[in-house]
Amino acid sequence: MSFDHFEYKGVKFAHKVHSEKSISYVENELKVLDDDIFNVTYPKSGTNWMIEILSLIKHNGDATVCQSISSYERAPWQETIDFPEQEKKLTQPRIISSHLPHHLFAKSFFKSKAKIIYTMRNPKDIIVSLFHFTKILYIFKESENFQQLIEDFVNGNALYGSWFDHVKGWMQMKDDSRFFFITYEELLKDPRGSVVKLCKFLGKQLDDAQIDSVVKHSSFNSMKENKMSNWTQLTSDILDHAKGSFLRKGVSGDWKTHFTVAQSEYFDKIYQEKMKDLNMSFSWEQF
Ligand code: PPS
Repeated sequence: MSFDHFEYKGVKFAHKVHSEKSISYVENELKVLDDDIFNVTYPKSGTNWMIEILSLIKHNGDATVCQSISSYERAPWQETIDFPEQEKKLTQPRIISSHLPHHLFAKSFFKSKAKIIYTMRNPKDIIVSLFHFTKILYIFKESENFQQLIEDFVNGNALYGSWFDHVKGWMQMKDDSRFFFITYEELLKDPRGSVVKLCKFLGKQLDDAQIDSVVKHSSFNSMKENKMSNWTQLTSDILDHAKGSFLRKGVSGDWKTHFTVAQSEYFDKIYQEKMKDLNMSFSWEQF
């Protein structure tokens, strides 16, 4: 995967977005508040979808904030260079996004009562989403060759490092009461049920109409129409809107239209090997 990068404790970060200082700030200096809500994902797993759901839950289903403040400002990524500026503007309970692996997460989180929502996605669909993203986001030097991208992904030669390490690292917290994990596929299959579970985890009581509103305003079509959530406000030197959309397809199983049989078999073999010690099954393995 081709982008200007540096490594921090074995993980690749992008020069224009991150710095050693910005990663170290999170790890060592960020003061986590007990009511903070962290939206943690490996890239392309549904981060922005979860930002929308959490913003709507925070505001009891009222979409006004989602339609007037950009998703990035509502739930900034803590590891980015401009996070300290964004942090000042956040209101409690703060919603903070992150793609950081478990071992680089804010040390102060582990002494707090703050909560983490970890969203995972079928890694083959992540690769497809990433493939299209490399064509439009400025940090990527050239659009990727799909076969090369699969190989880079399985070898952990990617922004934010290995997906396998990310998932295995975070699953160490699976039995912690401050940790809630869900998959993109579950969100797609049962958006309402997922919102109800999230509200329960967050201790938020919403009535039926408010839950319906969360589901409605966080749907793919609503987000695609909302300029505060669809990334269309980014200038074309950052996101090349002529070549594609950030909210691209929003489906599960798009890998079937991109992977050859041989690529799929190659990936599945490595997946089985790398995931076997985790002893867990995930919803994308059943759909
Ligand atoms: S990023 O760049 O890491 O922050 O991307 P991330 O937000 O994690 O993932 C982007 C993919 O999520 C899809 N998306 C959605 N799918 C279904 N419903 C909703 N509401 C939704 N919002 C975002 C988005 O389209 C990207 O997936 P692909 O497969 O590329 O369409």
